[in-house]
Amino acid sequence: MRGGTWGCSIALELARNGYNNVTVLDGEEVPSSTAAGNDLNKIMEEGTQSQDDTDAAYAWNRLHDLCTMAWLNDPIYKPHYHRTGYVMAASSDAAYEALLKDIRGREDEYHEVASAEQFQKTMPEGVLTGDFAGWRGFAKSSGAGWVFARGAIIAAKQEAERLGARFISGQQGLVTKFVFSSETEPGHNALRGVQSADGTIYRAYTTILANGANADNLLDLKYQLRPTAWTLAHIKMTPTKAELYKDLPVLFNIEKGFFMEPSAETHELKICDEHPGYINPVYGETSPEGEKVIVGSKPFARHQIPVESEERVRAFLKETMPHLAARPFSFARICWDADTVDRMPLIDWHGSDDIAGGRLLLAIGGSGHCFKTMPAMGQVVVEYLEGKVDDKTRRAFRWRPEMSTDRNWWDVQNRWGAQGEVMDITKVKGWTEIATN
Ligand code: FSA
Repeated sequence: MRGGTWGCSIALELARNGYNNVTVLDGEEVPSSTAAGNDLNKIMEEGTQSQDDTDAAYAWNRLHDLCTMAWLNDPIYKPHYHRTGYVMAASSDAAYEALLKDIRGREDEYHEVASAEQFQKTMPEGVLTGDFAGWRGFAKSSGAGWVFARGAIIAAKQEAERLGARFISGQQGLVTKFVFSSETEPGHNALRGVQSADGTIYRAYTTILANGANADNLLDLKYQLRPTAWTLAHIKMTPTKAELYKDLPVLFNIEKGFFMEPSAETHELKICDEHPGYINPVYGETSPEGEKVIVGSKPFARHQIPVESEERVRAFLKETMPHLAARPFSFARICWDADTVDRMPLIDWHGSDDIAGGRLLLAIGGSGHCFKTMPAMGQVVVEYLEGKVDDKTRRAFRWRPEMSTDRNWWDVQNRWGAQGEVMDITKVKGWTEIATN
């Protein structure tokens, strides 16, 4: 597995549970510059378990409950959770309906926010100076906030390492292929481990694939993952200015974007424009009707964002913090997630014939809302390894290629913003030119 969000959590829980031969392989040192979780912050909203829902609701709520417990209590994760509250908003009627649906059954946790003044009052005076025209939403001052994402990844890695896990990076850690027994034992085709870019072969009793949006490079996933890019930008503030912005709740308009308080260390304010995502289409054979058929989406690294995205970030700032709307960006990047069709994780033993007998466990498919599940992922993977996973979870997270036959690569998957469409990243107007050092 790679040393990203889930990989580090898995390494930590394995090490905590007495597994003494854990190796994490990644082309880069943790935290990798391309890991989606290598970020200043990610949204966290607490969740609880439910007993009698559908498989998917049960499995998701359980994951959410497990991670909530860890963010609140686990000494490795707890310091990184900032329980500063959450303000969610929408501008159109349709998106507002979606918000209402989202909080159904939990209405008493929130209060309504319906005017510019009410939005402004969710933060100290001088932060939200915008006019919030047409905004409506809900806020809560507890039970949610944000996590210092990069800090949590580093903390999990360091603790896993202290407990004996090995992390290997560079060419030695860059996995290029799976190794099958057929290479040395003709007629027998079990998975033996992996090979890295410098030729090193790592033999393993169990191999875990936790490499996010890049999983497709190593395995035919039958269209179950759609690598999709989102966009983020930073504005660097002075330490004095950043003081006013401390302990802010997260503000998320599901059609426009979100931000969290500036980093305490570097005083950078991260802003994301919300949209249904960008794909980088991979085409297969042209159909008989002459139509180019999409067969996938290929992630690539870029520490810039499309200029349309910059425009959306600035439009979002104009509505919320117009005093910052013209500030230069100090950093920007695209960040790849991998959506399954139902946005549930894909955690399962890989049982296809070509690797029969090998033990390959998949832990992929974060679907853009799984950073918060980080601490739970390692716990759940241990359950899979020990045959203790409950049936509902097993069914909800199973290998499910039947869901992605004839996949609609342009499905917005309940997301809002921009033109309301998934966009083609090869067709953007241009890219920002932020100096990187
Ligand atoms: O639900 C959440 O935890 C917020 S995820 C943040 C985000 O940028 C989404 O807003 C976006 O739609 C995509 O899923 C990537 O993640």
